Amino acid sequence: RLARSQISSFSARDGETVLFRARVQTSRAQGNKMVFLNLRQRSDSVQALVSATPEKISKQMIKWTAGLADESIVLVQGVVRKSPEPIKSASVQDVEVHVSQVHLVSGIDGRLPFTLDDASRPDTDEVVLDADGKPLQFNRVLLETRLNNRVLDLRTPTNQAVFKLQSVIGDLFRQFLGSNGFTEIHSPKLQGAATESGASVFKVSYFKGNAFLAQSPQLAKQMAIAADFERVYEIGPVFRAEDSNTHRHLTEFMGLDLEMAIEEHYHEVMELLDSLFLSIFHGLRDNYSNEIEIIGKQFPADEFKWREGPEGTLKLNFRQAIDMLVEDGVPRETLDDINTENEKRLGRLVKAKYDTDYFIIDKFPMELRPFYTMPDPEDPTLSNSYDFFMRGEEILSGAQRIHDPVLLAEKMRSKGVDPESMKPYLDAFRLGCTPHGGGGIGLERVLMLFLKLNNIRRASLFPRDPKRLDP
Ligand code: ATP
Ligand code: AMO
Repeated sequence: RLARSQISSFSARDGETVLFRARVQTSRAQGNKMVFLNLRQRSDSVQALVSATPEKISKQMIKWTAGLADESIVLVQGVVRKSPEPIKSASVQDVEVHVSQVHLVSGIDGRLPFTLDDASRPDTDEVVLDADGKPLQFNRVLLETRLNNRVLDLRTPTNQAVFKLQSVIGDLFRQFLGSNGFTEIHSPKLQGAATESGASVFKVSYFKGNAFLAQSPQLAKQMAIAADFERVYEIGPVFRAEDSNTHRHLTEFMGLDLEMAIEEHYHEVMELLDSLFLSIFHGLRDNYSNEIEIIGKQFPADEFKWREGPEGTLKLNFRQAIDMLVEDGVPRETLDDINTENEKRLGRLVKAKYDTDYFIIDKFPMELRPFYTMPDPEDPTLSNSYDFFMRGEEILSGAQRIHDPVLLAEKMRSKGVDPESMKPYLDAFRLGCTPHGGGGIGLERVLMLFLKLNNIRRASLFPRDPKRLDP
């Protein structure tokens, strides 16, 4: 009995008999004696010939094969032969399969909403021109249509590559932190109190009192530090009742969070986070250039750039960032905070001046940060906090935390949070807690910005936003 094989191995198997399961990408009859099948396994495809001669396949069988629906799954046996014509694409094998048997494994019920060929073309609302400057004619598949039919959409080589890289980012995050003495924790997603801001919290109706979906593992990861875990991380869902639709907000996203004890200074956390990002960028660029190239065909992007070596990652403080914007003509009185538009503008200024798509801003004004943020000991109007940016958009927020329960309760009150409502959290610090800090990263944002996918929904398997709960 033949063992099943992978299309990706066929190039080296000229003359061998193979048995494999694949999807029918297209099937095209030539007269009533021959059918060309384009067969696909994930991102690899091969052409297969079903021919009345010399394989002695019946006319009835030829007709049946010609009628196979696109995207149905077949089990095929045949002999691998060198293709008569050179094949240009890297993902299409330079051999073809001369088929002796085809069996249907799983058929298609109904009509496909779009073809994978159409779904694999540049995903843009703009007119795409051909080499002669004429608009290319193809059926555009809009993001909305893709997301409504996400299972089919996810089969494109681009999406196969996008979600491979999403998984790789998680692996790289785990590997880096695991090898730096961090313990993975799993904190509850049902909470008795809001952690970030009361406005963007989902209420749960089940318990007697108030209950919410966790807006971040903030409280739990700090309490793990109070429990002497020293260094912890979590990969888990984060829920935000975001009130409007943007290209970069989801109502549920995957948080990559960490928290660690500090010896002397919050810069220790910033440096560790910086090394973490560099290991993620290297892990992607150095080992997954095929995937990045496949995705780049559908979403053309300048290669993601970062600084290394003696100069290292660019670090600006909040005041310097504001000064750059003012110098560029933004009125200072509109710059209490850096809004999305100015964030992008700053990203462009930094890219032009420092040639990097990745940078850090620290020392944000205390009033812009959550109650748990440690004030700067030298200037209490500022804070020991930082944000990290990719292509001019925030990907991480973090800070040193207040570990003194008296100061923490005072900051809660000043932000309108009733300390009584967070008593179990405050109690953790009343038991004594070492100085600590950490940060939270949005996984989908990192993926979207590294690859320039332009919309966070493309970086989420089944995205959730204010208008989407299905599929
Ligand atoms: P996060 O929610 O931490 O902190 P963020 O990127 O949303 O991550 P914010 O500080 O909340 O950062 O917001 C930065 C800017 O993004 C805001 O000034 C605002 O312009 C914009 N923004 C934030 N949330 C929304 C939203 N739900 N809808 C539209 N714009 C938003
Ligand atoms: P923050 O609220 O800034 O910080 O969130 C951390 C990171 O999560 C991502 N993010 C989002 N991604 C998708 N959709 C959203 N609606 C969304 N909101 C945020 C961003 C952001 O940088 N507790 C702190 C972290 C800490 O201090 O450790 C927090 O949650 O990439």
